[in-house]
Amino acid sequence: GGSLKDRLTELIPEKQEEIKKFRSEHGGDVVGNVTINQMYGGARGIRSLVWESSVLDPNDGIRFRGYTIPECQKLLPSAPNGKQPLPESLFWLLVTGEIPTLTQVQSLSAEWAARSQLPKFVEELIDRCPPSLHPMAQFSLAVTALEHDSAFAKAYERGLSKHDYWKYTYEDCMDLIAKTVPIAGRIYRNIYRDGVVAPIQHDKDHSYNFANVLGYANNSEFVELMRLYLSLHSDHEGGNVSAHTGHLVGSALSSPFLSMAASLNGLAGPLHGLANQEVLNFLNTMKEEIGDDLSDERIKSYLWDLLKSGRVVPGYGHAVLRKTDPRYTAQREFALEYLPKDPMFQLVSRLYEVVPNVLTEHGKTKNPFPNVDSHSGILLQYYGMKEQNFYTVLFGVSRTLGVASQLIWDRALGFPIERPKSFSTKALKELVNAK
Ligand code: FCX
Repeated sequence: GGSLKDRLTELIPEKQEEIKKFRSEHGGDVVGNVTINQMYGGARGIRSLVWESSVLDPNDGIRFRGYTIPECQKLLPSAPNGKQPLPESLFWLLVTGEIPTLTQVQSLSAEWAARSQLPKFVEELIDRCPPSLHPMAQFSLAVTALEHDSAFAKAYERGLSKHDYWKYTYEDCMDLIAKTVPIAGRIYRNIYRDGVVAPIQHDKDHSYNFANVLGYANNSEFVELMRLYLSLHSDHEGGNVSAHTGHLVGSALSSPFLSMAASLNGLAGPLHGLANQEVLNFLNTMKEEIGDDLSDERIKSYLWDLLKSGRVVPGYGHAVLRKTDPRYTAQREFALEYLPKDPMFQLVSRLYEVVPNVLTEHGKTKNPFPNVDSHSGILLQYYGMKEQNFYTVLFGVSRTLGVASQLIWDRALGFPIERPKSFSTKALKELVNAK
């Protein structure tokens, strides 16, 4: 029993002890070395981060606290009439490493609903954004503004013992997660609808409320899609841009609000989260150009034109993964169950047959297979959410779960400010020549 915070209070000293022992026995062990190419190559493969909530295997994909996506779908509590894991249950797992009971999950649903009220000035801030300001910029702006009520920042200003950092971080993280829902809803309803946002329902789960503020809760399939979506996009170990940024900014003891806003700004890049928006643009442009002729030949030549013009095929490739992203597969299975005949799904499936060969022949990308972003948009389209510029906001609402769970542990484990060493090319040459 007990709340998530109660459970954490028990787990933290155990974990602190475990790491203390591990470091005293293995603190000096070498786990890798660093080449010049890695330094110029975006730090790819450099083993330099600790991230507790998930680990990414190049072939098997993400494991949340050791559990694969199908295992999570099987083991984590779902809604009474649903099949997908409740993101609340995934969050509990990310934070504690334990599969929660339905009661524990329901306590999180209730707690997030209870914390969801936005300060008036944050609502007004969102309302004053021109509809032409990208939804991700509006999202990040609103999350930054939540700093106004940061428990961590206020306690730090009063004078806060290191031992208590995590407690205030926890409070801020719970507020943050809760408030992403009405923020996202408000942005969507302002830009694309009538500006009216449905109130949070205190007896409903996070995903229902998310679907509801967006205006889609009357469709129970869409609510289930949100449960899957918010679970799948939550966490992808620590080195990707959004996760690492949140962790890095948090290491300066910036509050979870400032850390998450920074994380969202990284997620908004087209090589990262924004790729799901790019995929829809790509699919639509392709359909316009080649019409109904979805023959292999037509698709191939379209892809080659794109590649020759120096652009990437959005939704394909990955810095770590070397096989089809299981997050893609989970969404494909959802589509096979609920929208097998949808033309956009069929197009995405056709591309899955053609793109890997073309990218392999092109010979540059280390991974010719689809990632999560290649599939998410067409599911949303099917249920009527056709505004692709909004899609990365959904990703951000989900990614908040992963970044928040690690931020709590960062403070509980007393991780220091991050500060890797950099060199100029001149200094590097001197270093190499001195060998
Ligand atoms: N289409 C065309 N070329 C691609 C490619 C793609 N989908 N993926 C990689 N390449 C190219 C790279 O641009 C690079 O070219 P260069 O040598 O001229 O610079 C070369 O192949 C080697 O890149 P690689 O090592 O395979 O990939 P990186 O680790 O550098 O980059 C990303 C990984 C994901 C950024 C890259 O595959 C990409 O740009 N994909 C398309 C955008 C995308 O889908 N991003 C979302 C990823 C993820 F799921 C997420 O964060 O949400």
